[in-house]
Amino acid sequence: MFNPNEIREQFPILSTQVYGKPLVYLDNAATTQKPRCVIDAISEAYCTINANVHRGVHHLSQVATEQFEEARRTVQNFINAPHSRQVIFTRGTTESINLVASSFGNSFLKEGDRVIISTMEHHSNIVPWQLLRDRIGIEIRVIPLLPDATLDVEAYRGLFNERTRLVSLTHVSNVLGCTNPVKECIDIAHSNGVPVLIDGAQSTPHTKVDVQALDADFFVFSGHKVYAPTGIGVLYGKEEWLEKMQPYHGGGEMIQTVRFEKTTYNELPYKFEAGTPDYVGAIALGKALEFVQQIGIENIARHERMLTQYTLERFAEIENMRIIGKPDGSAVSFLVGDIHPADLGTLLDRLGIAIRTGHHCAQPLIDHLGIPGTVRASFALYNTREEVDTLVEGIKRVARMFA
Ligand code: C6P
Repeated sequence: MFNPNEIREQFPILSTQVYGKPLVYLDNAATTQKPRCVIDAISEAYCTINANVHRGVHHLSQVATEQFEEARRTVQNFINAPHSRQVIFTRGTTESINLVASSFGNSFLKEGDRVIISTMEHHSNIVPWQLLRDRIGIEIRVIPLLPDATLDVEAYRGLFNERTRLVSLTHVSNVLGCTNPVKECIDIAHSNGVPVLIDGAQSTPHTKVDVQALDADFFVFSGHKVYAPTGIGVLYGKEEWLEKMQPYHGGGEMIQTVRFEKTTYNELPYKFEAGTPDYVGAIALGKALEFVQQIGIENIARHERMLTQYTLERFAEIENMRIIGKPDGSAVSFLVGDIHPADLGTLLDRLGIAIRTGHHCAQPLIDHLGIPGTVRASFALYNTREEVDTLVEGIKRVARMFA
């Protein structure tokens, strides 16, 4: 096991103060803080190897290209993809899902075809499908939830028909903090001949991801939630789909030949990486994933589950505490009496505690639950039991003010 207090020293921002109080950063599901090695990797890339990738014969361009492609192999290894050409760099989860909605949609979907999503999706896994619905008239069907806010897998089985073309499902809910039985859902979809996209934004930082064991057709995640910089993310896809899908954006690098009459496209993954990529971001993502691998994702998961368990135990002390859903990972959503989430969040902030409040970009889920939003505490490898204690004392203090 690692010592979170030692790990904290590698994250410069964690020693800052807010309103004269030590920062208690519990908003890791929104974005994680960055370790020194990632910050240094960005600075070092600009100081020593900066040049556009895949374009120059000169030395710097070659070194930058090597490091960029090395980062792709690190991602490949991290998610156990069969080949690095199946790893496409994007700006993040949102762009990855939009890419699939657009390219898979253009290549395989027609009016009346069905796409299945779930009630607990982030807007990033709802709106791209609605845009496609507006454009070509697909049908979106939504997996309902059981009374305990977990996925209704039996109802899901009943949503397939002969026009179902894709399932797009979150691995871990960013609001409920629960892990969906994605392997079972993928097997059910495959038995109906339907491919599956898994939104791994909230799972990749906290659990071992093996895209081959899952047999996911597409898997997406954001770098910034796994200790990497913003603006870089990943789309993994099976070659059988990626090869047949139309490009997403047109421009440099994604082409083989361009004539005014006709353009032919580059091989994977470059077909989907138009324009100058965020190669420095990708190199830093590689560094972040190596950092996670050195600590061990299982150790991180165990530590975060312990923190969640401890939080639930301590929350039991608080009067009128209501846990939303069945959290089993690293995020806990809650409400306290009738204190509005925004009020609780604002007052906790004055105590130096950073948590997220509101609909968490999952308005249909919040509407379904019939609540104004939630307060969410979400953990990373550097959080401690003492920080949970500070949160609990903070909530008690705010609750006394409202009493
Ligand atoms: N959720 C949260 O605080 P981007 O913005 O592209 O990096 O990630 C979008 C996204 C997609 N799916 C899930 C399950 C997510 O949780 C997120 C991001 C953040 O919950 C910001 S809204």
